[in-house]
Amino acid sequence: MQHHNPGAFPDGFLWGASTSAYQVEGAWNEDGKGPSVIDKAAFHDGITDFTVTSDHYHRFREDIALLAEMGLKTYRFSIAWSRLYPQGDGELNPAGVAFYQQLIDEICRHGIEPLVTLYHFDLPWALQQDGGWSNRRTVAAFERFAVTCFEQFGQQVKYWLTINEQNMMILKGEVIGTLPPGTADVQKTLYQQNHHMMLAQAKAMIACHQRLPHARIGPAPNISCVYAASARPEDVLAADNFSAIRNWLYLDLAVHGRYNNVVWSFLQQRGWLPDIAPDDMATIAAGKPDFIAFNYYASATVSADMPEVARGELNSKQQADQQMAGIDRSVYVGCNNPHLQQNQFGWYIDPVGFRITAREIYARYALPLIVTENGLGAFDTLEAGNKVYDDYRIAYLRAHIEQLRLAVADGVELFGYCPWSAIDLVSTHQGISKRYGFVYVNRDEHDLKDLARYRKKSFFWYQQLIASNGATLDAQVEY
Ligand code: BGP
Repeated sequence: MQHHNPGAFPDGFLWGASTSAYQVEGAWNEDGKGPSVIDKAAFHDGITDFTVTSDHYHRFREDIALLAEMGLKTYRFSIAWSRLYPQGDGELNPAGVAFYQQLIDEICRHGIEPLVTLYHFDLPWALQQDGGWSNRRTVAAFERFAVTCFEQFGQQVKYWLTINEQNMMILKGEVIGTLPPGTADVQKTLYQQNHHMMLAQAKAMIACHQRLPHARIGPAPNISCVYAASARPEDVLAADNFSAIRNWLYLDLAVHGRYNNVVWSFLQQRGWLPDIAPDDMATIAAGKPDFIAFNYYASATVSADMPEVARGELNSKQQADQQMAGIDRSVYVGCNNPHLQQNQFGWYIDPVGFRITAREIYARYALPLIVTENGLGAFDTLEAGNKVYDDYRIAYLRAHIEQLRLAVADGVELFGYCPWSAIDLVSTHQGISKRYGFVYVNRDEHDLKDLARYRKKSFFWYQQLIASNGATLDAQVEY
């Protein structure tokens, strides 16, 4: 459908930007913080680790002032579970509470709406040693941690996100560092963990509604539309399979409180069905999200496994990437998409897919949407005068925001957009050289330098865009 005059973004639209605790804070063992699975992960060999990252823990006032200068209406960040509960459960760490209290005060003081992710990949290591999400004890520990956050920060925080990209942790846990190496019976374990996370999420949503009647809470999966590699019905069916496994399993449980039928039969066939305790499904059904947050970077393309046809199957490196489909023969086969450009890291750039994704989610669940991640990872260069001319990032954001505006014109109820990332931070598995921020952080993979903050060209472009509520999408910016 074409819109000749797509109109504006709604009044009060939450223009924002995102970070997560382990990628931006640093101070990994300061003031009583316990280690998390990310601190213990081995996948950052040869690139930077997560000990210092962007040193936001010590520089948050300067960072929030920059975000306020950019004009952000909301700022999405996460609370490090092991800063509050160093052992994941047990004793509360007052210094951890104090840090987030100061951070939230600072955000609110600048008139920015805090948008808080409870759990962004960084499960406390003590819980992981005790079985992590395979152990039902972690469900209770998460509920307790969530309740603590609601009690401590609920007066100032209205918008809450439960679990960041639960689907990526299940589909690509080894890439993200959340699945312990050497796990036996990987898939069965992962789908059991998934069930426990669903339960934990539902309990957090119930607790939030009981304690904070004015708050809003929702899940934050990574959702992307899935294309069939051709119009052959078998390929279309494969795309439908992968979409159910990648996307709808998670949102059907979160919103409708039931397992997606296609995925249920897939799990049954493979012997991967989770153990479900008698009250679990009633609890999952009772936890109701107020909105759906979603992260979107790239679309996926799959075919059926029909070896007689050359299909541009993904190679093993591509399959391992968190944004790409894998291959599960007879169900779906991840493919390249010749119609799309790739970024410097091989991720497909697909703004139209963003619109399709937003429409699909809204059509299925009819809940308000907010985008909590979308952005371009790139090797930025710091030029003379501490300038970063990231026109490629502006082009990416412009194209994606344009498609969001069209999605709004299509009738999608969208209340915010938070690109990744507010400032430069350490990529989940590709170091600090893969930058996403509006603000350059002066360090590299192995040299911390002075960690100074410099405004990139995209900073001024986004500032202008926010000030006009999206009207200056095509405008140039002085730099
Ligand atoms: C998402 C995560 C973020 C962030 C982002 C970019 O999966 O929620 O934490 O890392 O992807 O990915 P990467 O850092 O691998 O480029």
